Amino acid sequence: MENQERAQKLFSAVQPSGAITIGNYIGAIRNFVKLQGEYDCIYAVADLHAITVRQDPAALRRNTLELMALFIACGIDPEKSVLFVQSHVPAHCELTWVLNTITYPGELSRMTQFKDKSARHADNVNMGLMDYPVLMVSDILLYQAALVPVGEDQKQHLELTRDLAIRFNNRYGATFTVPEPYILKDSGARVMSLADPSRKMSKSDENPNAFVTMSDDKDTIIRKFKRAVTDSDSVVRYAPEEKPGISNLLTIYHAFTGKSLAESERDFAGKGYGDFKLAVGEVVADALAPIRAEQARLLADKEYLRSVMKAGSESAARMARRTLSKVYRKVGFYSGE
Ligand code: ATP
Ligand code: LTN
Repeated sequence: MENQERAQKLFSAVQPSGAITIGNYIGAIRNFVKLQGEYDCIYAVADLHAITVRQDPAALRRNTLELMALFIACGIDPEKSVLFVQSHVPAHCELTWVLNTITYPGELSRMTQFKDKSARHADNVNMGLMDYPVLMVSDILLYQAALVPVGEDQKQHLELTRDLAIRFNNRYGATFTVPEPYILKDSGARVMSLADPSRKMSKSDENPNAFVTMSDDKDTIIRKFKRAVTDSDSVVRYAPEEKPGISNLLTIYHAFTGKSLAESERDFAGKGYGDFKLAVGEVVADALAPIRAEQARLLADKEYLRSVMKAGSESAARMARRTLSKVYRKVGFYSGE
């Protein structure tokens, strides 16, 4: 117990905005599992974030349960880590309101993700999409997280988190832990689209051949890798600038086999792209098969999933409430107790 109290806190989340991709897995979820032994981990299904782009309500509900099951199937242990659904803990929205009052519109309008998503969803550029980073800041600061494992695309949001934590602490006195991002050093922090290796693999891509999801079956996975865009040369070599498609496939191969990039290149010396793509597909399909099976088993046991969500949101709410009360006191809200 004493040890547990001393361990640093770690927070991260994934949006249930579609089928989870191997990019989310390599860049984020896999690291969530690895870090469980070293930190007190808190992981959320970020449904409040997901509605910043239009979601079909039935699909959102299904994706939320599926993501919960996937977290557990990937190895997040609800006995060790706190696992919950963001909308079940009201403090996330409450802290967002307070932090909005110390955030400047310019800080949000220049965010790369806001610009990208506004361009992609030009018919639905809403205030939530713009405020998305402040909600993310609240997620992190509520738990006094010291470390936040994310993919490269979230780096800017982590910088805002640090800025707002420091700004609040300066204005009102020490309140928040200023967190550090945990971003992989290698290319796994940014897995690229199979259809266009200049763009990141994204679960909301309109082209389903651009990504491999954690629930794709073996045939689908192999077909998608076979179609992956590469260059016209035929040497399997890691050179992200020159050969972005092949380098991305090498990254994926490396992530699923644990072999270094150099070793992975050696595995395919003298072989053509056809053999290489097939091998990547097989390695990925074989690694995902047991995760898919475990996810399906968990999804058949809704009672268990519900009990995990309930216990998780109760623990999360308790921790979050402690920080929120402190914030309310610091900003001068009259105590209702
Ligand atoms: P969306 O397309 O709906 O915006 P997304 O696929 O970008 O979603 P998120 O839920 O926003 O996924 O991200 C979950 C986690 O996965 C984050 O830590 C993010 O940095 C990471 N991640 C997302 N895409 C990739 C990728 N292509 N490579 C590595 N990590 C990624
Ligand atoms: N915005 C994140 C998901 C997310 C998150 C967080 C990640 C929501 N809240 C807090 C880390 C910490 C994304 O990956 N797109």
